[in-house]
Amino acid sequence: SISVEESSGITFLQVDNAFATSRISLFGAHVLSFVPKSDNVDRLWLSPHAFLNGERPIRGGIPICWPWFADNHGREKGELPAHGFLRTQTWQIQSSEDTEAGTRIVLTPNFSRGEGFEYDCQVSYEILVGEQLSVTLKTENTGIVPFTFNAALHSYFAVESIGKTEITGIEGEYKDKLEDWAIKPTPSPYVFSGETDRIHQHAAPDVTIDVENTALTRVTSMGHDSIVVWNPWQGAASIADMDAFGYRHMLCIETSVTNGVTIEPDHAHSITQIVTPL
Ligand code: TA6
Repeated sequence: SISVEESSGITFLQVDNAFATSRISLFGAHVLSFVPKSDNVDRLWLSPHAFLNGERPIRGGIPICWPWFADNHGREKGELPAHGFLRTQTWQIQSSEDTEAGTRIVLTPNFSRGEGFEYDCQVSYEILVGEQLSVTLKTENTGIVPFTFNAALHSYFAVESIGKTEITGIEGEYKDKLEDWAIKPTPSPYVFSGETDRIHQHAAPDVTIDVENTALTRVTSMGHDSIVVWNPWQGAASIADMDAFGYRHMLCIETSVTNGVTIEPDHAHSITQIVTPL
């Protein structure tokens, strides 16, 4: 079932079915939690200081980045909103239904063109809350010229302790944002001991998050060209909606398009992230 709540001018959907519960904010089409009934452990992390009143993008859950990633849109840093303009607008419910596989909700944004992206297109976001959480962001070219975009499902996963967390499934090289995009080999074992901000060019289909040697969550990605891994570490102290030690309990694993996907008129491209409790 889905119940609708209003708080501080924002509409929230509370999903509760045989498999899981999940809370979704229509501001940003933002999935805030995914709690499987099998173990009652929320797989997503939401900052206790997150703005849930529409004043800022929400820190935690699954932010949607589109039609560009970070400031990376050929413009000066700060000139356009970081990560695009979908995560800061109110979305509409297109459809919602309870199915055998879980609760399926389709959301659409009020607008999908804006400064920095003047193309005719239609965006939709499908959320399935079942045994797994599955989210798909679809971009359709409804115009007469091709366009190119980037995107990310910028998920914040909950981990008990980042120092005891390891991820598997990513190979090859990554671009290190912290060192002017230097190309480096992916560490093995992939563990965390400081600030991490990486674009892995290897489009890993499955990334597993292990906490204290126990597999906790599998992150499956489709339609992407890279995986972004981010933890701000001590940098969290300068992030207004995160507390200084918040970094200990989160890890972003992002299903991303960072090299640009071009869509021809009447064609579409989707990126999907599936969160599987292990
Ligand atoms: O995905 C990594 C990243 O682009 C980082 O560089 C970091 O800035 C993070 O996202 C958070 O961005 P935000 O605009 O939500 O503060």
